[in-house]
Amino acid sequence: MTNFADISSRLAEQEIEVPSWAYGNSGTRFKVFGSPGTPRTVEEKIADAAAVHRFTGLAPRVALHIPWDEVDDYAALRRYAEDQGIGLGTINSNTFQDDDYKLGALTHTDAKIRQKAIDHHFACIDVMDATGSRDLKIWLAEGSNYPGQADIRGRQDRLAESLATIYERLSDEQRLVLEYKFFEPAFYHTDVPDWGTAYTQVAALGDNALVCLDTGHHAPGTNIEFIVAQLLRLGKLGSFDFNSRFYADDDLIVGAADPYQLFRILFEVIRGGGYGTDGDTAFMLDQCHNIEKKIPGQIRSVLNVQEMTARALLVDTAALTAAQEEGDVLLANEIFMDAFYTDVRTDLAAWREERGLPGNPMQAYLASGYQEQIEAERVGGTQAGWS
Ligand code: PSV
Ligand code: MN
Ligand code: MN
Repeated sequence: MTNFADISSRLAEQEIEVPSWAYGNSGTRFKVFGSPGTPRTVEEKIADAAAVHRFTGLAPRVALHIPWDEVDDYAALRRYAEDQGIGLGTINSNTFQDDDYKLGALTHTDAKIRQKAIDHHFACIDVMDATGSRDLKIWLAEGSNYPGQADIRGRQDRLAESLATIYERLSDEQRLVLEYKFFEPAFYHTDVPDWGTAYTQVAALGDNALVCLDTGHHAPGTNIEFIVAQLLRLGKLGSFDFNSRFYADDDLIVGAADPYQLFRILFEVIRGGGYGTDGDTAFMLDQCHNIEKKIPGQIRSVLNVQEMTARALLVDTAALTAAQEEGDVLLANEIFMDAFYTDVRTDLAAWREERGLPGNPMQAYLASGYQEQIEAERVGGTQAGWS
């Protein structure tokens, strides 16, 4: 039997990076709803991310998206973030909002357009040098809509070449993480649709090229924890983009749609040595809050990850292994489910208080006056970057 006391020190290892775009207004292609208090500048997004960290102790870094978060002086931005008590994290490139990339960016048949996309990644690496960021995250909106439209094999070759050129520019401390997504915005074929393609592409680059697994980027029914286990086994699970989905790339609050799936994923992360100080797998959120308040949405998200991590750590692995080896199917499943069904909320509240954090971060945030202050001060907040 594993108790909360046995796992409490491991919880202190948890770090979850939040995305700058979660604080901007976002929506669907039908409507973007404005909300009071929305950040008007990159600095205000960072300030909101820092608030999430102050109340939860879980979110010490904020990821940036270039050019959505473009500024003149990234070293100054880094100092600003540090003054707020957080760091700047992953740099996300963007090759999906430029007319030149209509038929592809890193895979385009035209060498000039490929070079433009490569140069954008070079610029992102310059940003990383100034911000001290470790990871360059690449999600590509490339593919085709109609069979015969494109040479899908030639596009893999050009992608490999472009990625190799970008990878070469990284320092030894920096990493490239390649994100896959099974469809959208291209509907017939996507150039990096699945973990196998992402793995194949990054394996050809080198040790500092890894896969990013976005939990929302799989077909319904996909066994995501199996992919987690496999990528960790191969030493190639660089990072997570956590979110929830019901139907497509919904970008809803992680753990909201299926907390049990989140538990199963986190169990495999821990099992595979990807958690905390055991490994280098980065936990990130990739979410948008279209109708709910953004900072509370982020607070709920990091708390959901923490709660399911605690439950996953509670699995009695010695008893589980024994049951598995005995071939005791039902006992093995019962041991697994016992941990999942354990309510850790009271223990987590006490754990936070022992560390000088509010026992109930959501309540503390709502009582703090921060939301009222930003709603009064900020007029005319900007969109996350999506239109
Ligand atoms: C688009 O699907 C996407 O949601 C990807 O998941 C990226 O990580 C994110 O946008 C930010 O570029
Ligand atoms: Mn993502
Ligand atoms: Mn996505």
